[in-house]
Parts: sequence; structure tokens; C-alpha cells
Amino acid sequence: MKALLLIDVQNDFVPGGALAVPGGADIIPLLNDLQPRFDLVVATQDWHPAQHGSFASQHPGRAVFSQTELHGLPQTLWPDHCVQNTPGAALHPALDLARVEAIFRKGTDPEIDSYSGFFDNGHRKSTGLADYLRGRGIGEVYVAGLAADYCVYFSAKDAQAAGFATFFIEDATRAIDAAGLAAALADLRRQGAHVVPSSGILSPAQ
Ligand code: VGL
Ligand code: ZN
Repeated sequence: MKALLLIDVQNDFVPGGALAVPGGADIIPLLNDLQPRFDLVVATQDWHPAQHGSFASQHPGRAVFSQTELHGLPQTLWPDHCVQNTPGAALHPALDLARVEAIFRKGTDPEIDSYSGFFDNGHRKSTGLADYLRGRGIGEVYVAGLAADYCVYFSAKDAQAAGFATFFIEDATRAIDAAGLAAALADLRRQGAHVVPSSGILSPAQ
């Protein structure tokens, strides 16, 4: 059984949003086309309290996109984004939700960031996503969404480590940073995950 994870397809991650990923909205029609090919579709939602520790605004004198430490973990300081119950945190209106059976939220703890849909960045708390997928009989996990080099990458890494055969759908995601994406893909391949084009899913070989 195959699951499609739609990672953080939220208004703040598309052009016009607070942490826009270049071309982020362009993937949404493809995400909609992919959904009927899967046994299960799940979405994740970055869902931060207004005072989240990953926001540069909470660190006076520190620049947006600079690096710091947050309770012992390396942390990029982001613009305020995906604040709970704001329009920026909403899933993009063009994303088809008819097949989305569950939405896993993450990033609610102000003390720690959470890129992956499975765990926070310190692997301290699980979201329950792996158990949910296992309970649904899923063996193969396909990841897509935003951003390729952050939340999609870390979700794929955790899916692979959790024992799922993991597929990163390369053209169904967009990155914040091209160099970061190259490093992420190399790491995923090293872990045994597969980087695949959507064409093989939409038109499987006979
Ligand atoms: C993300 C940075 C901060 C993402 C979320 O969804 O990739 N990136 N929060
Ligand atoms: Zn975030």
C-alpha cells in the first residue's frame, strides 16, 4: 500500500507568503493529479504559535535567515510564518483536499522547530504519523510539497529511517535553496531512499 504525503502546501510557502518558496505554487496542479494514484493521502501543516523560537522576531538583533542555536540544536531564524489560525498557515486553496484523510500538524512547541512530519528536529516527540501509516498498512511512502530542502527532505529521511520504502517526487516539490537541495538529495540516496519523477507514477510502465 502506497501513501502520498503532501508536506506543508500552505499559503506562507508560495509566492506572496511570508516564507515563499520560488515556484512553490506551480506544483499544486501536479499534487492534485498525483493523489488518485495512491491508497492513502495525508497532509502536514506547519503550525506555529506567534512567539515560536524559530522566528527571527523572537531573537532581537538577529537577522532573518541567520544561523543560531535553539535549546542546543542548530536553528535557522525564519521570518514569522505559518502562525496558527492566520491565512498564511492555511493549506493553499488550490490544493484538492477531497482525498486527504488526515492532516498532521507540527511546530506547535515554541521551544523546538519541527521540519519533518514525523518528529521534531531533536527527535524528542513523535507526531504519530509513522504509527498511523503502519496502521493503514502502508509500506511505501511518497513525499511531495514544500520546501524540498527542509520539510520534504526531513520527512523523507524520517520515513526511510522508520522502515518505509521512501520515494521523493523530485518535480512535485520546490526548494528554498538549490545547493541545500543537492545536499539533501545526496543524503537521501545515501540512506537508500529513491528520488523519482512524477511521470513514472502518472504513467506507470507496463
Ligand atoms: C519549512 C522552514 C521553516 C518547510 C517550515 O515547510 O519546509 N521550512 N518551517
Ligand atoms: Zn516553520
